[in-house]
Amino acid sequence: AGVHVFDAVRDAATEGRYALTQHLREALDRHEFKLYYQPKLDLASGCITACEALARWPHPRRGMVPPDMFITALEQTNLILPFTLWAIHTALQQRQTWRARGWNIDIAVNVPPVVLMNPEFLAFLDSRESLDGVTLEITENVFLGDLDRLAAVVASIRARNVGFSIDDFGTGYSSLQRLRQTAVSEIKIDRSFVKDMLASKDDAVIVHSTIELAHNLGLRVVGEGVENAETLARLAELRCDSIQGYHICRPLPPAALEEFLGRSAWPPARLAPAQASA
Ligand code: G
Ligand code: MN
Repeated sequence: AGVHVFDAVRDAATEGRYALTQHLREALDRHEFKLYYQPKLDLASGCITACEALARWPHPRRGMVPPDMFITALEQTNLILPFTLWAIHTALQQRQTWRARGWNIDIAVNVPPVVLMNPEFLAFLDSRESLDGVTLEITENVFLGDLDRLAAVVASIRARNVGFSIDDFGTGYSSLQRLRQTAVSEIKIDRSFVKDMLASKDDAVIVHSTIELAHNLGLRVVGEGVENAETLARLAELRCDSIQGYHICRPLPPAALEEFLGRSAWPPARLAPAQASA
């Protein structure tokens, strides 16, 4: 399937930028993109308290297009903005559906730096009635731009009670200075460090000290890419706040995720009875 998938975007690309843009616009208009959801397990409570929304493109003729491929293509057009707004809107609706079932599950949506810094994006957030339970995940590349502007944008987002999480932490351009100057609420330790933390002393030290550092700065920490029980246990010892990874659950479409949540050893967080009716 990998080969087919590649063709979808590559063929369009050889047709030129205009054709590629048309191709992606049609996919957006026809609601061909889908959101899958991957649980975040809160280690203190043992409950699933959030899910990350991850876009997938089941292409009608070419099979599943990997996100790297179409996200990059969307970023090269101005379609990445409407795409991201669609993702936030859809994830918020999903959160409401879960709440109607009594589940208190927050959502995280990936937002590319170019979208974050677009004034239309802030205008969209302003136009939403409620953004409760939303966290934006941004890669460290966001620190490459104008830091004063970034600090202002993040401050206004955090003022709306929206979380701001640094994705794939440790692989890019964060510095202590930049972290301190920006109102970040969470970091996600990149799975490349988590994957080998039991075998590699260096990776273990990196994970351990990153957790300490983040906690001392008042940030929550998510360990990404947890693929076995031993890694879960070690991260719990290190007081990591949440974890995500195949050991808990792969990213799933909504119906499959609901089935998982209904029978999981890690139950979904529940709404208090008073909230449930609201
Ligand atoms: O960069 P970001 O953390 O948003 O990337 C999420 C991607 O990582 C998803 O596409 C998902 O399929 C993948 N992923 C999630 N959990 C795991 C895991 O435990 N192991 C590996 N190898 N990949 C994972
Ligand atoms: Mn992410």
